[in-house]
Amino acid sequence: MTAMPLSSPLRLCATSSPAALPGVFQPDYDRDRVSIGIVHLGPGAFHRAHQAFYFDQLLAQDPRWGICAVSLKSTGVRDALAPQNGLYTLAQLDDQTTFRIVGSIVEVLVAPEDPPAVFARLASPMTRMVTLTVTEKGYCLSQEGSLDQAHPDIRHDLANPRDPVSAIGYLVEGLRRRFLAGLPPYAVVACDNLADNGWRLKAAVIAFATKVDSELAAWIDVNGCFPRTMVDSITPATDDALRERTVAATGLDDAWPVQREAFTQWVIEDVLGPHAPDLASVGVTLTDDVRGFERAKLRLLNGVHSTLAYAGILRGHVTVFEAMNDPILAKLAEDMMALDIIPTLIAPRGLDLGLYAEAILKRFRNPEIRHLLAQIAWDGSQKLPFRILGTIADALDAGHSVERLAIPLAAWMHFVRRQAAAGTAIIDPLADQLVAVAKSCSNETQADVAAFLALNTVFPADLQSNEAFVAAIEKAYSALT
Ligand code: CS2
Repeated sequence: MTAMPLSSPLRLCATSSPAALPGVFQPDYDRDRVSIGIVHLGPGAFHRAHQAFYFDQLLAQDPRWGICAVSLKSTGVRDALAPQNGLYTLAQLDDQTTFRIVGSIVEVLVAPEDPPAVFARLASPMTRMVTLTVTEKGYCLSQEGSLDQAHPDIRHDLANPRDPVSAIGYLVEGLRRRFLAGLPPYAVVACDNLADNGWRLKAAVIAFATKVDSELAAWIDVNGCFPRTMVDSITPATDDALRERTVAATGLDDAWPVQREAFTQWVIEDVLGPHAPDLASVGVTLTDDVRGFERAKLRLLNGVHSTLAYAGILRGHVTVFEAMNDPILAKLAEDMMALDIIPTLIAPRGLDLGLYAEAILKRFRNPEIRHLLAQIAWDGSQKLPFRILGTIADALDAGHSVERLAIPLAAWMHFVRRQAAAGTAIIDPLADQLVAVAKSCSNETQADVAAFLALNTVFPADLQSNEAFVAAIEKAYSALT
């Protein structure tokens, strides 16, 4: 694509803009005919790079599936996208990077500013599906995986169920309104990296609804549809380099373009029924074996990502690409996949786990992607249980060594200590607790490790008391010192 220097490019705000340069993909449907069929909670970069891309393709054949994007807290997405009529640019990074103007988001709401507008969308007969990307912490689950009723947002919402702040609170209030109006529930499609995401969400929604109205809870239990899903596409945060490339490639000024690798995958449990959008026609896999895909992805991709993040930062690297060029880390990643993780997995039909792992490592080595290790290191207390601790529990059950699998945990402990010592903010919902633990550390391996392992919201009791596990963490922790 030819770069075109522009002193003051036009703002992206309408498709078929004469200013959009040739070669840029644009919505090939009439956006004025699009109606809203999807409400999405949490329209961060991943949603805009992933689910919204699939719906953008679907709209070419069926205009009923436009998205109302709802931010639960921040105004950033609305402020950027509203002046652009919801349009934004997606860069798909590969040998040949392509730019696409995505048109599937047709409304952006900020929930705290206008709760009635959000409820109206949730309760609309046209809305058939609510999708969510609210990150692991947005599910407000306790360490055992059920609704954390002590969570401040959940406590708030249980006391004020008509005026919620959490995703769970909004989902339940929307469902209550549909129940009262005699409408079918919307399908709720969790798109975050949690094992059994749909099941956990359903259980959390029902636990919440039970406290609000037991009839409503029973109705959701019988009629609700909460498929489990696996979502995958590496999506580095937007940076200045992307902004510049976007202007050069499209000729338009976009307040918030997003980028991802060209590879993308969305696997959904095949329970959505006949009235669902035809996502299979745009490349989504519908299967009865989502668990196999989801575990393989969480453990092999996300587990190794977190390993590279913590171990890589300790070794002075900044990006995944750099970490993969460090022979020690590359070998750690390869060995962990082949020797520790794959033996805990059952391959879903048609997936060769060895080839899958190889393909992931190749994606990590994509020179076009500048994926910051610091971005992956966020929210470790929420991510590590799904990414590493499940593998460790299975390995221990099978009598296998967990010495290598202990490395990311020990590296996380050192990472937390380092951040705390430098006074750098730790981005994690448990940040206060983590800083307190870090400050209690004295470079005495057993005591330091014990202080971290005592975090009950991260480590399950059976691991806390497992001697082989504790010994492996201590060994890795002292080696990393
Ligand atoms: C990453 C994921 O930031 C992270 O923690 O591991 O966002 C990862 O890039 C995606 O899950 C890939 O699908």
